[in-house]
Amino acid sequence: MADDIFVTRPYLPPLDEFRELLGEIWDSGTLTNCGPFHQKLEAALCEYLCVPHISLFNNATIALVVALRALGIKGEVITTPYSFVATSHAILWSECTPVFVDVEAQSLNLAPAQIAAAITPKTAAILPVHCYGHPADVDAIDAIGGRHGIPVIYDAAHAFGVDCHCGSVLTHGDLSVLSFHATKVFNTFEGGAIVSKTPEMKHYIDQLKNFGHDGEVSVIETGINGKMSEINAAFGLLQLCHVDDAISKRAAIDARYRRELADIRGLQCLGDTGQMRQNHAYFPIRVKATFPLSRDALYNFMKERGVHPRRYFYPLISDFPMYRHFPSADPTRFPNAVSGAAEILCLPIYPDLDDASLTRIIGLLRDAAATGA
Ligand code: T4K
Repeated sequence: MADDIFVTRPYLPPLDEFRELLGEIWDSGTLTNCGPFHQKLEAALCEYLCVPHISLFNNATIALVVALRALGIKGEVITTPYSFVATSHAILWSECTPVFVDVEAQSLNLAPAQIAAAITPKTAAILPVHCYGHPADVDAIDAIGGRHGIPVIYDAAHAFGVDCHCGSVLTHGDLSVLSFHATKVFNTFEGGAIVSKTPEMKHYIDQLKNFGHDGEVSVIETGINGKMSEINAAFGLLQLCHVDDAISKRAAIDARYRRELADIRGLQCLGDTGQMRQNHAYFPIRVKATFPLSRDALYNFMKERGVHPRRYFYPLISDFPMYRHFPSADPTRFPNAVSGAAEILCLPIYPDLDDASLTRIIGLLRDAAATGA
């Protein structure tokens, strides 16, 4: 329906501005293979995100697979069951074994104590997620990795432009992986990136994403095609000019939700409002037992009335058929993830969500709350 409201809508810059960049691509005839727009976007993102090195990718899933390959990960990878399935799929594509451990009750990010308890001689890496763009406990997780000599790769798909207590959250761990998918705060239609710390690692990652080529006639690795095209990179450069404005519009929506949902019994807004620099990628609420409808009943109530929130992340990754047989997929091992999957609803949030739509969404939540009054 025309007036349905979905969980997100991609931010799009003025079309005329993009036409100009398309003209440049048409003139140059360079469509891909790390051309001028690709190089400009890497440089611009390093500056914007305050990170030393960035390698652009065609999406974050391939970037995760390449990140695991770049660090030579083989064996068990400790990760979260509470994420989008791509996080664990990257582990399986790398022929490694996911070891699911519980998340923290509030943040729904991997719990450092659970990570520490799961480490064995077979542990090859730790793969946490900054869920909803809320930083994981990076100091504690990096310290565990450092103490055991185990690499940490952050799935930072949601964490574009997010700071933690010491600056960009993307500088933590050995590598961080971003997604620039259409549904993300910063999008290039499809796209992603790996943030690395040294020029040598960036060079290696760049070889891996380009079939393993090391010059015209030399191939040094079983690389893959993970390159971002010039069209996506040009679009990204344009997006970067508008992303601060897009994030401020998200911040205003976040603030209004928090203000107007505060007095609804049984609904709890997630996220730390005191966090340094946020991107407001998602607006997750917890539907508690004191709310008159269950999370699923509220989800259906809203959908039937044309508003489409999402149950990110239900089901848990560990509940999908290709994961269920792993010993660590036993749900009794992660009660916090199980309750998150049962209670969290992500409300619509995107820069062009207008006041009237927001009034309608909040009104529906109030109507649902009143059903039990
Ligand atoms: N790690 C994590 C933690 C992730 O969350 C993701 C992706 C990845 C890794 C992998 O990143 P990529 O390989 O994709 O770069 C969406 C996205 O497809 C997915 O990228 C994202 N996470 C996940 C959380 O959400 P769906 O199945 O919810 O997408 P879909 O098509 O239902 O879209 C949601 C809503 O967005 C739609 O109701 C309407 C709107 N929409 C969507 C698209 C694609 C638009 O308005 N326009 C669009 O073009 O997975």
